[in-house]
Amino acid sequence: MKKIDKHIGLYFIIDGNFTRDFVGMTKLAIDLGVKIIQYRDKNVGLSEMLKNAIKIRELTKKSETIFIVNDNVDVALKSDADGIHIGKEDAKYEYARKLLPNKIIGISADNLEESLFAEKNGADYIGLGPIFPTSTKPDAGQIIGIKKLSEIVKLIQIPVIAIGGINLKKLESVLATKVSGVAIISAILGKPNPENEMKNIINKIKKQNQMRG
Ligand code: TZP
Ligand code: MG
Repeated sequence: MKKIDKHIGLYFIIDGNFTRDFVGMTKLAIDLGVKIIQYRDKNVGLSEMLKNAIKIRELTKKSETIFIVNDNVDVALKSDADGIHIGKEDAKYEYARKLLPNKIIGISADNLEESLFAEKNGADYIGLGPIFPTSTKPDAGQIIGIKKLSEIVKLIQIPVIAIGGINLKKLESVLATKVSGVAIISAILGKPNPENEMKNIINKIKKQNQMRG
């Protein structure tokens, strides 16, 4: 069983609205040593989602990369993913934990109150955002910003993954808050060369970690 720790770095979200090359993107992430990938696919039915999740699972199973399914507990269960990420519109935490007792459960939070609540409930990590404006999720809610992010990170013990509008330029300020990871979609998959973008982001994270010592 794969466990999550505080040093995540890039949390790469493979979003079906940006790419349908799930196998290629998964292989790339594994080859580059990405610690966590998430499969997100908002506009397809369950059987399509399960089919793709199984492919991603096959590849990640033999690797160190943790595989998380977005939204759907059933798909996470049936594909034997390492975990699930749930938000307010999805299954309740208690239900997810009952079905996936030993898996990783990530919860979306918009603010400190929700972060503390998720932590108290037993979440394994928090996805906190949107940190910056993003067009990938138009209904993502109020912008949190760097200052609030940094305050929340100090008060939460479980890993905090920052999400929303994070790109290469903004990486430095986000990492300076000591978040455990940065979840990124469009700054990788929305670019003509996702492989280059991913490499640049990973290298920048590595450099900044070295500086921190
Ligand atoms: N949740 C909060 S913001 C967001 C999600 C899924 C979108 C992140 O995408 P991007 O393109 O990295 O801003
Ligand atoms: Mg969701």
